[in-house]
Amino acid sequence: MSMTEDSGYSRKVGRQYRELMEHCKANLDKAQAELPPAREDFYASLKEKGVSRRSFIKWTSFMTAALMLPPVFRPMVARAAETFSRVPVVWLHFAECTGCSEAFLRSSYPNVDDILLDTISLEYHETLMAAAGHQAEENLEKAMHDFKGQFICVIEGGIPKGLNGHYLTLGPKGKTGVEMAKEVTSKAAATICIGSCSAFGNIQAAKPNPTEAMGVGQAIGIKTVNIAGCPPNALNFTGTVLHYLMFGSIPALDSLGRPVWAYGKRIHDFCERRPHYDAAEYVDEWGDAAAQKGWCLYNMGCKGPYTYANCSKVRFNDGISWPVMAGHGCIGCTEPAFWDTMAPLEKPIAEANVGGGERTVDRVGMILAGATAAGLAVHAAATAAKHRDKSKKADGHE
Ligand code: FSX
Ligand code: SF4
Ligand code: F3S
Repeated sequence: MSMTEDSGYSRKVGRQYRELMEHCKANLDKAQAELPPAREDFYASLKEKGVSRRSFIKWTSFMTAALMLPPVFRPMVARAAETFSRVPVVWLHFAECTGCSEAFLRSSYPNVDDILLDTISLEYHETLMAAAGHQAEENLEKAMHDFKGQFICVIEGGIPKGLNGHYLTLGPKGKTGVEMAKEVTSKAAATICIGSCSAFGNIQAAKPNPTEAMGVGQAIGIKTVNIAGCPPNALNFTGTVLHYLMFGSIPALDSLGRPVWAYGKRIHDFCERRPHYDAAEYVDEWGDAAAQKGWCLYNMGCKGPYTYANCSKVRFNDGISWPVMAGHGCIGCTEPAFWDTMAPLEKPIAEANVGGGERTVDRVGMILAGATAAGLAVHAAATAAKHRDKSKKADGHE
């Protein structure tokens, strides 16, 4: 590229970012003018929970980068965070374990994401609200009426469609999950599915799926934003709502409804154990010398090569750790039907599903993740012989 072309390109990118910034400011102004007032002051909540101004600024930089925005957007992320608790939310529970709510709302030392979730304006949340029975039903109807077209519907859990939906009934009127989901989502500004259950059906939908459970989008034929994971990372939810406040729309989604900013890359490509994978240095037994050295967990069933999520980039609990760092392979929890397609979870897919034999790895890989996995499988096959020697050495025997 010549220097003239180069500066033309920079000018174009600069103009696009300026336009995006204007759009962002206008959206935040609109949100701040129109949303209901905050019930508590965000900065007071940060202070009360022991989060310093400095930690908050650090968090805004981290979140801006995670959302794939340039640093100049950091003050906009801060403004969106201030506004977060003003978005009315109706939070529904269907077929699931409630681990998502547990993971989101029970942190022992809260970071900014946890505080955002703590201060969220929950108009209705079946697990947390004090109301029950008819009173709960009235609360839901009031929220849908008062905030029609303005609230975000958050859903945890899949929807069983068997028996005409009657494997799951809720509330004093015995509404089915299908009826409830249709009623509430039709009045919401957007529907966010939290966790792989509401996104794809997950464990309820694992074979033989007797209740015919499935994700909300599939069950009632709507488009949902799918924050996949079992449970998902709180940051992927807060980031998606911040994006919504900043740009007035949901972020770009992949073909499975997952926000691209959070689920656009493979676990395997940002894993700190990846150099060991490339060097064919594998753990072959839990606790062996290779495990103690932090080598690759592919042979222990790690599904990072087939899984799209940002766990290896942003980690969990304020960046402290993530499954592979803790010593277990990724089980592919952000992918649809992972209980079936990735099982058994502690064996490589080739061995688990087709009884070993590296020749078959690329066929299985292609079914799971397309051509990228096929390329990876070829790599795995090529290094398979090498790793056996190396892992023996790591174990201290020949
Ligand atoms: Fe599912 Fe969430 Fe896994 Fe559990 O609500 S994603 S089973 S952690 O709880 O939906
Ligand atoms: Fe990391 Fe798993 Fe990939 Fe190994 S196979 S590099 S442990 S993601
Ligand atoms: Fe799930 Fe794998 Fe991340 S198991 S939490 S997608 S590392």
